[in-house]
Amino acid sequence: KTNSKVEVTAEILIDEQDCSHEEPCDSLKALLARHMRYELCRDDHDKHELFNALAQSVKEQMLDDWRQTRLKDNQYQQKQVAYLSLEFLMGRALGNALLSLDITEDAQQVLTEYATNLEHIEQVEHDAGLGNGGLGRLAACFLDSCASLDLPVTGYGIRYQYGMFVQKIIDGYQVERPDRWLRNGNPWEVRISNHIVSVPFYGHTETHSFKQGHRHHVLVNTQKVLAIPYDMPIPGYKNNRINTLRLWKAEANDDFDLAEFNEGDYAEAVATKNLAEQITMVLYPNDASVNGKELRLKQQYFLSSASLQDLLIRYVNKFGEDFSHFSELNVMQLNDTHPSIAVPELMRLLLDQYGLSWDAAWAITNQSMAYTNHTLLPEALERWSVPMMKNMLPRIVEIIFEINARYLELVAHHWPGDIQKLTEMSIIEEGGEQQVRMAYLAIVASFSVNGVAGLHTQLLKEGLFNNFYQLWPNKFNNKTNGVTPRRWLAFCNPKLSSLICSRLGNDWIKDLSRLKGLNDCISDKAFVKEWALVKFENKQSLTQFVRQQCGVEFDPKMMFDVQVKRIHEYKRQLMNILHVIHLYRRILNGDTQDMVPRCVLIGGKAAPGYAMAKQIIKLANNVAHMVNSDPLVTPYLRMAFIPNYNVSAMEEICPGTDLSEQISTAGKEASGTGNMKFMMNGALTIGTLDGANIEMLEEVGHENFFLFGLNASQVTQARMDYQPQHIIDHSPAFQGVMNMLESGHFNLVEPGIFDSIIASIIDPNDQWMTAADFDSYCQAQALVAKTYLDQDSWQEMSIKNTAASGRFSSDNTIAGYRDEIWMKK
Ligand code: B1H
Repeated sequence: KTNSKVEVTAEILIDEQDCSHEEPCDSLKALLARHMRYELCRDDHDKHELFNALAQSVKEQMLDDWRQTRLKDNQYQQKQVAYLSLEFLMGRALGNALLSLDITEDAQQVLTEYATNLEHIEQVEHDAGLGNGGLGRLAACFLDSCASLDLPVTGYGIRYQYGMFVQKIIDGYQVERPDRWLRNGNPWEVRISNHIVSVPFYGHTETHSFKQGHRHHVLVNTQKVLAIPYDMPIPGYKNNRINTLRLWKAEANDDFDLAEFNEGDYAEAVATKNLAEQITMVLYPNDASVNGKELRLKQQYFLSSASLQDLLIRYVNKFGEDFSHFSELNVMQLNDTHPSIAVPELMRLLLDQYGLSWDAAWAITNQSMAYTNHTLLPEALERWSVPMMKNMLPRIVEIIFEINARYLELVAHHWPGDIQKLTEMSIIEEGGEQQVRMAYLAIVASFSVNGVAGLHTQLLKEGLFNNFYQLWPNKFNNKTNGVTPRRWLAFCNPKLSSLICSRLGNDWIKDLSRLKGLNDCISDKAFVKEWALVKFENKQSLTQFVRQQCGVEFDPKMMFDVQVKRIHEYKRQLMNILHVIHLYRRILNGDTQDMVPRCVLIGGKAAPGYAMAKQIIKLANNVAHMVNSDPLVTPYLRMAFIPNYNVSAMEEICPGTDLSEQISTAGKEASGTGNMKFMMNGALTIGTLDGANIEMLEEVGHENFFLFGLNASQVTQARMDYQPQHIIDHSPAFQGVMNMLESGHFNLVEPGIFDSIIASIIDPNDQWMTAADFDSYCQAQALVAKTYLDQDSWQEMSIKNTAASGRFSSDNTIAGYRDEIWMKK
């Protein structure tokens, strides 16, 4: 404890020096020249070195504002927000930083002197893939919006040495390769050696009686792991605010295995340092499902403890150990339950380290924690085994049990005599090995619980968390997700952006609701023509990208029908593939009347342990192969599976998409965010009444959206008597598709490999109800084709979609978090 205080004092000496009056730093050109000249100390350089030097130079251009932001925020004139997340799916930083700092043209100019161009150098940057999918990318969009809205928000996460795995496709199968994103160094990060904290694992609790009668607990014999902060700058859009993403790296404490060390096993003792460093080695690649590994809990505790210690040290620096203002000045937003171990950890720090009473500590915890739920899927609800936790985090388990005991008194009071309620609502699940229900812990300890789209929040209140909703109706609120219009329109689609700017100016980049103004341009024939041309050119670029990435030749004159997202049964990539088979059959049968030539693109990663998802990838590849190798088919239909779908790939894909597939089983996709990126970029959506699709439909109107399938309550209803085989038997089209699949047409040399997929479709217990929606989906697809034939109305609908996408700016979402959660009085 004293140690960290000393370290922080040192930082204050530096930090209190306000350098704003000093000479501004050098120009980008001068900075870059200096890096190239003195750092490489050679004359030959490759594009990697040039990228690194440029990125360092851009970072240096942010340092003064970064310091000013920190100085200002350390004054605590506003409440400070900590966004705690196991994932930040940042993607590349260069283009975004240049846009935010408004120096893109500078950079382009400077690079001409090195005989290259910005586009080329941008490609060199490795994605920061520190996330799985929507949840991690949401955190990244939120950071951008917080900085752009001038909010004092710090992201806290883990500096995984290996991010989301690189996906290769070999013989149609997914193969995972390590993502060594740090191999060439990370020019954006700054290691902050004077903010190191120490996180205790294992050991046991000793209880001492205290003077005033209350007990004092100390953890002894722990194994301490150092948490080293690496800070990344998060520039606001043209507003001089530079926020911080603080990522923790685990390193061994020097006295890590002293015993061995003293016995002369120097080398062995040093080697055990590996164990500590393993904690931040790799991101767990599961999306919307948990895997329950002990190392994952270590990551969660490591992040939570390090971040809270950091917050507390900063607070104590300013206010001393008077915590009466803490919850007025700090709020922690928990990105799902992954960092929810922060609840008992904050209690532990306040009780054991700072000597607060239980009631005082609980009041602070309860007034400063807010929890966002991202899924209703039962397989994603975190539970940790009590015996395992007791061993790793003994004091934390004591605190959880105490929280539970006190909270269950409240439950008993609210439902007198109802024993069932106590079992149902207990944070501890009994029956078999005891488990901690992390979502319940988060709800009990938070003053706010939010879902991520209207339907999702409603289902939380009515279903999963209904008991809690009855107990604390006011805790629950909705914050529909959004995406940042900087990266997802201004940066990734420069052609559409400049067309929009030519009519609306550029205020829309900060206030996306202004895109509504595009509706007035629809009557302008020239504008509509330009709109269509931009889409065509973006399709040309995407065609190139698909050629490079998968060797499949798309044709920009055909319709581009795209589904990119994690592979999961509930997202129903399978239904999309079945539709491709349906079209393929029609073509083989000569039934091509009214058919619109289309290119179907599917991409996404499967969790390495998710066998069915991996089979779906194989099926997509095999169907693509059959489709693309028949010259009678390719004039009407082509298909590609794009390997290693990630943030950078989406930047190429969404500007060139005509049709966006958002076809999850209703009630299963909490929100979706890819849906919003496509809409912003003028794609039309074919989708179910699920997640944020519902709100997109509301904004754009039925006539501009291809809706199909059962809604959430119909899904629940239909499940009671679901007979997929019966549905298939009554649909000739569906039957044809199933027969072709069963005949082995797509796996001639690999008999039987798709049996489990076929079985899942005809299984009356199929959770995802593919058969129930298939015919309705095909009808909607037929309407899509018919609409596409009339290009004038298609383009008009495209403009209307972009125009209606303003609500889905993450600026809007963050304004909601700010007003209704963080700064709520
Ligand atoms: C979402 C996850 C998720 N929901 C567990 N839940 C994970 C759960 O590593 N894990 O253990 C990782 C991720 N991710 C997604 O969140 C939803 O499926 C989307 O519908 C939603 O748009 C997104 C952002 O809210």
